[in-house]
Amino acid sequence: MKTIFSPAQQLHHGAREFTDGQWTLCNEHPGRSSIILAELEARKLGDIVQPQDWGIDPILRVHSPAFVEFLQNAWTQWQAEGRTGDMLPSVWCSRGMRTNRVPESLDGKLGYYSFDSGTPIMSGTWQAVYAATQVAITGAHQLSLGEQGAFSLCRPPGHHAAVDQYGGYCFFNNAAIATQFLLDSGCNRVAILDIDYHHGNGTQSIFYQRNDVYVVSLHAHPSEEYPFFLGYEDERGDGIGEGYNLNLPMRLGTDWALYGATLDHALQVLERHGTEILVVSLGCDTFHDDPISRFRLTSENYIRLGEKIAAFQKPTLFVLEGGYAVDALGINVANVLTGFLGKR
Ligand code: SP5
Ligand code: ZN
Repeated sequence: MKTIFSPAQQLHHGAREFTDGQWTLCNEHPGRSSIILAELEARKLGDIVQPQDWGIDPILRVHSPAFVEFLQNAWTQWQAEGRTGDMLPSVWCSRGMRTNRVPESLDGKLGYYSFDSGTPIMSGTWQAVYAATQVAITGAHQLSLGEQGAFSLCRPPGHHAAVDQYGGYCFFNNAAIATQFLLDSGCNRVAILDIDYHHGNGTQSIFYQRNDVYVVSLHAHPSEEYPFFLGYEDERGDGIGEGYNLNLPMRLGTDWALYGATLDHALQVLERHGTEILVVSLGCDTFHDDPISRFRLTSENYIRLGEKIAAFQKPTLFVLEGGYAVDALGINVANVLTGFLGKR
């Protein structure tokens, strides 16, 4: 099974995010990919290859042209205004405001296209987020060639990014772009299984009114965890998409007993739906030692997790999302893939 990775993704390297009322070092940093690559190489889990360049069109199948253009030009404009630090918003459009009008000012645009203060843009962001989409698409292409599995080692991650909004360390929704690419390649009954600790609000919103992609998410309950404003169990899809979104939120402190059983349930639902191809938004921030999360999975649990997904017996694309306990991240991600490969 191939891992796809682009060194250009490492050009996104934010200094600080604003969290807990203070500036903290970015949790989402290049060291995450480095440690995963080192572990995959040490375990000989398959070739690590660079992505092909599929151009910008597959991105535009998911994201709006204005949003893509904003991300492409934001840093240059920021610099042209004489600003030097990383780019972060400080005001957002909110309830009762003009949410459908894009301001001319760069600060206005920042607030229009983003939803949190943890997701800085800097000089290498565009190259990195573009590369991450190509990594995701190349993984999808592997499946369309008939491979049973692939791992798109994406960063920055993607599942919080919506059609025209970024946040949660995410800019382009890599998993959604890969999924759309599969559909456009003639695949049917594609499902997304999101097992990042946080609800994938971007993925949900992209597919919410559609019945061609089933989205199932296991995550910390939004009433007590980021992203707070989406991810509740009564969100089941809208219009023709009704019944094509399933949220399985769990309380803080959740361990493998509940998590494993909930994953079994999710896979049963996907079986009933008739899923033929699976895209897994893989976050290892469900780990007990994750610095920003409150679930209790162990490194060993990730082997079992990979085995459960393998037992589902469908071509599977893993797309990396979160996971911030960097020392264990390589082991945890490699454990998922080891469990997956061992039981095929
Ligand atoms: C892809 C992904 O996993 N994005 C997660 C973004 C989470 N951003 C909010 C972080 C809030 C951290 N709160 C820390 C509490 C413990 N000090
Ligand atoms: Zn996460």
